[in-house]
Amino acid sequence: MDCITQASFMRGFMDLCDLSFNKGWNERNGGNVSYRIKPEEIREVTAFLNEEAPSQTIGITAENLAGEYFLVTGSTKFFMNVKSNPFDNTCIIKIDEKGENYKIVWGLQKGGRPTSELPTHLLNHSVKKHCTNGAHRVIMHAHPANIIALTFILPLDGKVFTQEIWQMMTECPIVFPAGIGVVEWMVPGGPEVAKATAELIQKQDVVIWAHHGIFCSGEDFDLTFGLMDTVEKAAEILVKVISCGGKRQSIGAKEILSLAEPYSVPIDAEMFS
Ligand code: 2HA
Ligand code: ZN
Repeated sequence: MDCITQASFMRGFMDLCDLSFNKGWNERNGGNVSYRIKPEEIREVTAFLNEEAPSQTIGITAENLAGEYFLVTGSTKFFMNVKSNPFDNTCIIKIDEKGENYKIVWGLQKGGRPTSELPTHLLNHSVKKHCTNGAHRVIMHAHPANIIALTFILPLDGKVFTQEIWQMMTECPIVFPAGIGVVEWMVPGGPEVAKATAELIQKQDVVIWAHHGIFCSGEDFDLTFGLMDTVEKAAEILVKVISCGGKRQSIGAKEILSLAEPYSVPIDAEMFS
């Protein structure tokens, strides 16, 4: 391999950032992505890594992430520039053996730090790695307009958001059968939002941050992007429906729950309780 950007995980990450930017979800430096790199993928790129880099504290402890490598976007960097210049706008970090510190082993060639939301990403990777037996590897945060708009209209309650968004497109309860969590407005990048999100992400793959954006977890780049895209599209339909005077008819709870068996998905009936 002549260049690290030939690695397929790098290409997948760059494409994801580009797609998200082109959706209009990442104005300026808005949003961040992290990917827990597979051991076989890191072996492919070891020649490009500087394992002697200085260590820095994460701010949270994630013991089950000890020794893991993550590809992440850089703090203050623009998604718009990731695909054309991943060298200056992304980095690979390695977590130490205690799960408390990290070092930048590649990237951010003009300097900088990993995403300002690093504690939230890593705490949530830790939870998701545990609850999915290692299946989830991607965490994506962005600022899609319709989702944010709904946080000014609907009560900030996960059950209400789930019910309203599930009704907008039949695919929704199939794509996110555990529903949506909602976190009230909090200071971005802080430990509070990290912990509140981690609480919800144990059960759900989608957490909305009131008046800020959305946080999604998934197995790979396509599934995580597809999840965010599905939620944002349903939110757009809901904004249009509300703007047109509101629903005249809809899909009921019984109908939504009837999708569980034919599609073999565990749709959470608690969302209607
Ligand atoms: O600017 O989106 O939440 C990056 C962010 C912080
Ligand atoms: Zn944000």
